[in-house]
Formats: sequence, C-alpha cells, structure tokens
Amino acid sequence: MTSVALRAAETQLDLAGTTAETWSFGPVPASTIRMTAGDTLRATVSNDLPADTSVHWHGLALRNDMDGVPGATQAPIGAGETFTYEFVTAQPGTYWFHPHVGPQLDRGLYGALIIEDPNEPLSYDDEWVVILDDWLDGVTATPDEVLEELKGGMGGMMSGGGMGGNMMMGARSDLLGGDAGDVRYPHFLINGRPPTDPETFASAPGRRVRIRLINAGSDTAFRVALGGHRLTVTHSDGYPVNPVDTDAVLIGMGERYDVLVTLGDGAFPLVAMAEGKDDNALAIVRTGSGEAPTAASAVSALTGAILTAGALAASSEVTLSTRAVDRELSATLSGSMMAYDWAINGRRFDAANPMAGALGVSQGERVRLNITNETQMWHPFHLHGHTYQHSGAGPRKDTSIVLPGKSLSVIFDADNPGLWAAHCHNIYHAESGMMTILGYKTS
Ligand SMILES: [Cu+2]
Repeated sequence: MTSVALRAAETQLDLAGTTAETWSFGPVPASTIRMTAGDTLRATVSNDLPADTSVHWHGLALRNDMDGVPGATQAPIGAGETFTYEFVTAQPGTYWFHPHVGPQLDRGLYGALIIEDPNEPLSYDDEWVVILDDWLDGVTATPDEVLEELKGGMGGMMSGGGMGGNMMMGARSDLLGGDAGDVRYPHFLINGRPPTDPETFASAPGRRVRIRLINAGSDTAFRVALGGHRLTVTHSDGYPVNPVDTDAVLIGMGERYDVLVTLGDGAFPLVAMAEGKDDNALAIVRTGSGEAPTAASAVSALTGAILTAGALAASSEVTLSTRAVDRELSATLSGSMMAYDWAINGRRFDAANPMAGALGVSQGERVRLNITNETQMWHPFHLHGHTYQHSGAGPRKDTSIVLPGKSLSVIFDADNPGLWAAHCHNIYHAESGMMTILGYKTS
C-alpha cells in the first residue's frame, strides 16, 4: 500500500518573477507519485478550494468508482470535503493525475503517477519525469474566464465581441493538419518553470536516461527534442512499443511518451515547441561545462524527423490477441471554433443527462471504435479505463491525435465494467461538449 495525501488549495506559483495565483496540490507539478505495479494506491484528497473538484487517474484501467469523473463515477468532492481514492495499479507505465471538473485541468492541479515494473526489461542509469504545460492561470485569465470567452465563439468575437485576448487565431501546424489551437498562453512550462528559469537535469556523459514525457497542457501540442541527441521511443501512453529512433516527438494533450537517450558531454536544451504557437518550453540537461542553451538557440533540434503515433507498433507482449470484432462503435467528432459547438455523434455532452448518446458495450466483447474527425481542427481523443490498440498492429494508447478530416480506428477488449468518459483532451473542447460515455450493459 502506498498512501499519499493530496491537498487541493489556492496557491501562488512563481514564474521567473511573475506571480500566478492558481490552484494546486502543493508544488506545480505535484510531487510525483511512484509505486510498483500490483501495489495499491490510497490517495486522500482534501479539497480546500472554493469549488468542487475530483482526481482522475489518467490512463489507468482502475475500478470504475475510482476514476474521478463526477456525474459518472462519483459525486464531486465539495469545498471542504475529503475523498479517498483506493485502487490497485496493475499496469506499469507513465501516467498522471488531474481533476475532471470544469476547466480545472488548466490550473496547477496535476502530477505524474509512475508505476514501476518489478521486472523492468529496460536498462538505464537515470530517470527524468518531464511534464509539459501551457500556462495562463492567474497571469492573463482564469480557465473559467477563458471557457466563457470561447463559448461565445470566434464568430462572436469577429462580429464585435472584441478581442478578449485569450482566444488565438492563426495558430497553424502542418503536423496537426492546420489549426493548432484556440487559446493564447503567455507561458509554456516544463515541470512548472518557464524558459527564463529552466529546470536543470544534472547527469554525466555516457549515462543512459529514461525521460518520461507527459503533456499536461489544455490546448497545446508540443514538439519535443533534446538538442544534440537522438531519442529512442520505448513507450506510448505507458505501454511498450517496438523501439524507434527519432529526432523529435509530437505529443498531444494527455499523451505520454517514454524515450531513452545516451547523454553527450556538455549542456543541452530539452525543447518543447508549442506547436503552431511560435513559443517554446525549455529545460536543460547538463553533463559538463558550457553555456546553458536558450530556447532560441535550440530550435534547430526540432527540424529533423518528427515521430507521431502512427510510426509506432505495440511490442509483442502488449499486442492484442487476434480475434473477431464483436461490436463496432463510432465516435464522430464535430463542431467548429466559430460556434464553439464541439460534439460527439452530433450530441453535445450534457452533464445533467450524461448517459444520453452513450456508447454501449457488453463485458467480454472485442470492440472496434472508429473515431472520425469531421472538424477542421485536430483533437486528442481520450478513452478512460482502457488502453486500446491502433488498428493495423499500431501502438497501445489511451489518448490519440485525430487529425482534421481523418479517421482513426482502435481496438479494445471490454474487460473493465463501468461508465467511462470518452472525450477530447482539449479541456475547452471537452467542457463545450466533445465528450460522451462508454457504458457497459448490465443485462
Ligand atoms: Cu478537441
């Protein structure tokens, strides 16, 4: 049993001299929770915020009543209340936790959950958890204010609503198929720190490091590279893949990639370019002398081969068995930034009636889920409680980038009964309606 106490409370975050009023579980990110597969996690969450909250354990196939989704799996944790999450962590990997209430994801309420493999097959000398984030809370607006502004729609803005300042037009990325994001952020952070005050990871030349990349952002995909190094991608969303070497990886909100690097001698930039937003997050790897690189000096690292999930294949031990599909489901993503009417299968999620339009499965079925993006923008689609496999022997994942006008077919076994949220991990899209429930039939 691993017991942790998480106290959600108002706090101040120092961003290289800018003080941001925010909400967090202590430091930003929260202290990493580290345990061994098979152990039980007991996390007691006390809510000292002036609002309801919850904690969702992103990527874990846990018991449904611990999934942290108010309206589907639990009542919200009210202000002044305490709730204890307790569940077995069966699968090793890189996971994380964050609230599932309103746009609280875009505050400082997040941290890494690392589940070690007692029979770890990889060999490495050091490990580094790297959490990427787009930050505005307490600097330019609160996430609630941003959501209100966005719900007015880009159309409202252009017809005289005025430039609220938090909406972003013209964020373009070829990798993301066009429109990269909706929200303007003043800061991009690695482990809670802006590029002007970067974290330094100290190691030694020749050492092999496992970097666990987590995108905790709300509206930003990052292109990540380590200057002067190639990355060997070993895991997607916690699950092993056949290793692939690359110069950089593209990581959408909610996704995780584990990479191995063998360090050179000197000081190197770990750069996370905010895709389409002309800004960067930065951390430093130092193994020797040399001037610390800046984000600007490091952008050349981002121009080589860029890996996306489509280039990966699950390793054999986590490849789903071959069997016939029992049930085929569709999740068609629709909506536009103009109207901010994001939806799944033509229905905007209604928290007061969460089961309307739910996707139904029966326990034991092999399921194919076809995710079709009919919008003009990319979406990071996330399914709770399951780690599906991309069709065609692709990677195991729980969060996948679906490009505009494209479809993604995924396969999973319905082996974890309950009511599971399935939604876009752009928190502003999810909170505007791009969410549904995958539900197990009880008879
Ligand atoms: Cu979306």
